[in-house]
Amino acid sequence: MSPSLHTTDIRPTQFFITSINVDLLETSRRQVEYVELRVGSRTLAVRHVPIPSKSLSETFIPGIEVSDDEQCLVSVHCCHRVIGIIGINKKTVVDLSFAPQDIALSPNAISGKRTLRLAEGKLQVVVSASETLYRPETGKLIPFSDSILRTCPRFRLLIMGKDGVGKSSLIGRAFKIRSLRFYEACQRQDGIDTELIFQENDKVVLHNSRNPVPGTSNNVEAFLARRRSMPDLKDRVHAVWLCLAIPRANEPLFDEDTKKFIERRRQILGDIPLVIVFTKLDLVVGGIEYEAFGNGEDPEAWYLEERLRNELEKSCIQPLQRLAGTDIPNVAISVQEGYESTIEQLLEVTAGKVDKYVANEAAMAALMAQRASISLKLSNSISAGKKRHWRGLASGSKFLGYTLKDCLDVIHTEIVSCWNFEDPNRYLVSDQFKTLMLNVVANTDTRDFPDSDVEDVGFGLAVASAIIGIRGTAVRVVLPITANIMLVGWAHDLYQYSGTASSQCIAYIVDLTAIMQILFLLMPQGHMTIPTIKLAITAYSMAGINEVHSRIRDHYENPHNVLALGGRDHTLEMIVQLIKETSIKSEELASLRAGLGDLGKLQRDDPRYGWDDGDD
Ligand SMILES: Nc1nc2c(ncn2[C@@H]2O[C@H](COP(=O)(O)OP(=O)(O)OP(=O)(O)O)[C@@H](O)[C@H]2O)c(=O)[nH]1
Ligand SMILES: [Mg+2]
Repeated sequence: MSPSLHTTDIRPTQFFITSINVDLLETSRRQVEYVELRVGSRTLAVRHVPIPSKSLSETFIPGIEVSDDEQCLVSVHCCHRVIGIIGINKKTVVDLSFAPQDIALSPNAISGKRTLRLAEGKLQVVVSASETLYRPETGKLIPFSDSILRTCPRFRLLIMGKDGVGKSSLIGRAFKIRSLRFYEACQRQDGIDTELIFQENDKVVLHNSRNPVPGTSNNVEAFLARRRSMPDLKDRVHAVWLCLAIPRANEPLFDEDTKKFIERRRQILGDIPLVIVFTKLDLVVGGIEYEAFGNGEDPEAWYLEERLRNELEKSCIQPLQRLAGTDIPNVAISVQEGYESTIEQLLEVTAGKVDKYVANEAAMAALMAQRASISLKLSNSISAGKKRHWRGLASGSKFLGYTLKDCLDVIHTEIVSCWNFEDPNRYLVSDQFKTLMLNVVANTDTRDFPDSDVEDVGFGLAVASAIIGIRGTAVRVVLPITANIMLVGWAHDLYQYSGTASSQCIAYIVDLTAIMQILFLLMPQGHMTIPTIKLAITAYSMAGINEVHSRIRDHYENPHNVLALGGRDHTLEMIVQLIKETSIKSEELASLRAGLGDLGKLQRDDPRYGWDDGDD
């Protein structure tokens, strides 16, 4: 081959490595533990096998870009038992290097795909590469929340109960829907088939029935039969809440129609979970207190609680069990202040049953739709993250070929959609907010925020006192934080499997989740505004960021942890641990909010205060 021809053959070309396959011959004593791929100065993939084995294969979608001047190295980390010495594993590393020219010279397979074989002793490595980059779908990483929402875009709930029992109030509380009465008025004319979808929260679709009236033409039974026969999960009814007022003064719990419905529930509902909701619990509590204090007693809390338990047992639970046994879940609730935990319990029980009897996607849709419980939001956000992209952080393979910004974008979308805030202007998915988040993660704001002592007081209190401090001194709540794109150039580099990228992703997840919780605290009602977002970010910068970031830094600066890179469970454990430490608990929410005073102003979107405004 003449030199000139040779040069033509290996003209500078770009390749994308699409897979690596490692095989050890059966006669080898060694096993593969993990493989590292280095391209130029980038360490790109560390793939661990759960149990050392003779082979390992890893696919990269999209491929890993290699330019013509980058030297590549595959390091295969092996182990083998040293014969005679029980329990000692000897480790060896086999390095196999290659240049892009080797790929160019390798046999050209079908449609621009090439394979390069490398071997040493009983070890063989096959590197597959492509001349074109394959990116899935539109070239974006697909958020897990998208796939849930495609299968089950809304939680479909049928709510039943007599007039005035408290259905609308409950829906308003659980899903933060204000316009309910208007929709119901429309629905009254159309009946149970009308899908009630609300502008403020479109993750729930409601069917409303005043009473179970079996036997009539447009009744619950026929409606449920129609819906049960629908093939798609999104069209089926995912749960039924049957609301019953807690009886007062020896009233019966059920009327005849309700009794019949409960007795025939298995035929009517099939697997659809039914939850009995005993409403207006506060009235019963009020009655017990009135009676006790009226008798001149000064009862202690435990005594009142016991009276309440007995009362509920006698008037609700026993009659229900006599009719239907013990297998129908039931929750007593009130929509009044101070009873938030009862709505949380109802949502938790419902989601649990939907997960068990309907589908996990429907349960996740229910938890996305609900806006009453911060704890359920948090746990749902963690479990959604665990299922998908947080895992990618550890093995790195899912993110290779994308920029760090692409990876953070998909994580951002997943977390924000789990929290399902009312955000008609889409501030929470705007580029400005994302840039602010990158600034938070990079911790580039050099102004000295006073530090509060999270360890002593807990995250919730630290956040609340930060908010009080900020609002006390500021003329208005627009804060001098601006989205500085210059500072976040790092995010546009290609994702690499490294401690830095991993720690930035972890920080992003923990920071954003903390900010979502602060927004939950700040938004008892109304829709998202820019001042609210800025206030949440600043409060977090004062209350939690230093602790979180220094913990992550310490973790990655510890050489022991760096060696363990790729241990996916370590990454997940660390994220979950940090999120737990920066969490606001359901039970403290009401008192924290009470301390914050009037939040009304925050909820008004003032066009004068945009993303780039500084303070007065
Ligand atoms: N004290 C108390 N009052 C409640 C509670 N829930 C609802 N109410 C009141 O009960 C009345 C009826 O509540 P709604 O939520 O409209 O009841 P509904 O079942 O939707 O009634 P219809 O739409 O007419 O079938 C309203 O005055 C509510 O304020 C509760 O938990 N405690
Ligand atoms: Mg109503």
